[in-house]
Amino acid sequence: MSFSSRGVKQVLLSVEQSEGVGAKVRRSIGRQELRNFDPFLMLDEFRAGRPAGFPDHPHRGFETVTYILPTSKGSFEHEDFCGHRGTIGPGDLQWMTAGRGILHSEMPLSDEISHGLQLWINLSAKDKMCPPEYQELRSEDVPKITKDGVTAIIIAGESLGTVSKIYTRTPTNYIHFIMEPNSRIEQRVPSEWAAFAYTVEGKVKFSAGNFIDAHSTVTFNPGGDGIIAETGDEPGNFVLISGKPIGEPVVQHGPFVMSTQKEIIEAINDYSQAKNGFENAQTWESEIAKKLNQG
Ligand code: FJE
Ligand code: FE
Repeated sequence: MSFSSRGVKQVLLSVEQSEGVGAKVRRSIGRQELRNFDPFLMLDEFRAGRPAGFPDHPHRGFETVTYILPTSKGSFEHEDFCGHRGTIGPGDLQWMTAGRGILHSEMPLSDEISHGLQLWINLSAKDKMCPPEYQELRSEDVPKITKDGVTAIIIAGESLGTVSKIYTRTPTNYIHFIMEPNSRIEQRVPSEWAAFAYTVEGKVKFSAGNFIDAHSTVTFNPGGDGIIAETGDEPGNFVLISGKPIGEPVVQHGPFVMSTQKEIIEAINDYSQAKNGFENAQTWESEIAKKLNQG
């Protein structure tokens, strides 16, 4: 039986912009033309080395997925207002459910540039105020499989018969495909899910279209069995991200993403008054911010 591939809907190249403090990002989902890609809110390809980074900031109502690319030279350090701390190195994965509230800092550990991807996945209204949770995997514990010149790193969901242990409150499939020249992959995607690819390096062709340059977002029409990707004479690597649309209103105010304007006002008040999940925001400051503020 033949595999029917989804058609390409849009191809958009991302240019670098400044974000956080001195960090550089190429924004995929979340930019003007790619708003409302339900259930996804943002995908940034980031580069940052000390002293740049993303110092103390809050989140509510969604999940952040930080994946440092296996080829990255630098690592990230993460620290939150409940005492959760750690490093995210090359190939490592941090799946953070902010739920009702997280206040944290995300900063490079070294002067060497850290290069990674951060995806924001919306939560359904029933999950938005859940307790915060982390799912963290070291590079060696992220499932990988190689077949016919294609390595699939399975961040969430399944590829080539290999399954991730990550629990997704919003059903999501997130695979990093690293392809040798002249290789091909068929990846199944539920026909009603939102799906896009983001090219990290090299040149990749989707659904028998044209070769797409690095740093491009390719969105797909719904339907079909999934996505076919191919390389030519150059290697290529990309992430393929798909998820079940939530189908609820999205009201976003920076790092707070809720379903109504009223809930956004509550989030702003809860954060500024340190209540309803933001209790520790009253006194907390990251170690890095403390050092900087001492001068
Ligand atoms: C944020 C501005 C920001 N992309 N990629 C406003 F920069 C951020 C933010 C990030 C971020 C962090 C990492 Cl580690 C990687 C990122 C934006 O932290 F949350 C808001 N609201
Ligand atoms: Fe953050």
